[in-house]
Amino acid sequence: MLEASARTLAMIWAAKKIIIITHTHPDGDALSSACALLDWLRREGKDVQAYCHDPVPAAYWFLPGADRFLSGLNHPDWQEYDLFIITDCGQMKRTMLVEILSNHRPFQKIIEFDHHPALEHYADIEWRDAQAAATTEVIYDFFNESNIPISQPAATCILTGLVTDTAFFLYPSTTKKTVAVAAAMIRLGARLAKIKDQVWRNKNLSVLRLWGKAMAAIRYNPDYQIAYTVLTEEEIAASGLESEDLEGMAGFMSGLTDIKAFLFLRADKGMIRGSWRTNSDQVSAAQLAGLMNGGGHQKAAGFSLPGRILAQNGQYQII
Ligand SMILES: [Mn+2]
Repeated sequence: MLEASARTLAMIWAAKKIIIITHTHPDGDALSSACALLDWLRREGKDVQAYCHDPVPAAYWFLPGADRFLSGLNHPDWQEYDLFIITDCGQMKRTMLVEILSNHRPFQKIIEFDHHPALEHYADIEWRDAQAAATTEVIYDFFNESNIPISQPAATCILTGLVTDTAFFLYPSTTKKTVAVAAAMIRLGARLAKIKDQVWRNKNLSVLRLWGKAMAAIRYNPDYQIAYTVLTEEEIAASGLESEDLEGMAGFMSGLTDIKAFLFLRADKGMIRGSWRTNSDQVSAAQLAGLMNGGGHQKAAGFSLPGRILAQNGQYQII
């Protein structure tokens, strides 16, 4: 990877104006991976900005640089940038910038940092490790191989990505390396308890009641040993919550014993979103999601399709 590191650094040093882009409906790893790079590039005096189609959720405002994100409502002039750095996206469409990225000018370069399996190749340089528990683990590798010192705020970002993508080291994606990188970040001043307070203990009563509703509706299919639950658009709207408040719910429910996989379906603005989770080595969440044109990891994957969910007398209908 030494060569990749030298090429990446050369591309970054040559860039005059950089924008770091992460995925729509951003999670902790998406934002942390962008913020870790933002912190480093700002220290280096680069002209750098961050972008996400959706605004940064309140739970992540503590991340250094979270206040510097442009969003879909306030989007930049894309022609001004000569380097796009994409983090945690899996597929280009998750940036919501397919038009801009696929029609980029020859002087505009793309670097990608990701831990999703490769589905497409559009970047000039890809830092991809599908075994990594989080994109911030890949960014740690890049910093490490490039001899870039990791600041205390960057260490906080890297640790936040690791703990949010593994539910504090509980998910099977956690490896020896994940824990070793986390320990190194704590040595550099990242505070695990503080991160936990920000990202975990942030569920208000409405969130827990909506989770309760989803849990009460869990069904079990004994033929496939699959459990699933559904939230309709009306149920989500009645709670006054947004789809970001449902983050973590599928992972939590996959802790159910004696199941091979868990499917969480919910309706959101004319789309049906599904999250597959599995703790079984015989089941691939990525393959299950792939049946619906989605994708992701072995243990956690998702899809979204146009449609609505109707509920009547405890029965669900998808249209
Ligand atoms: Mn991730």
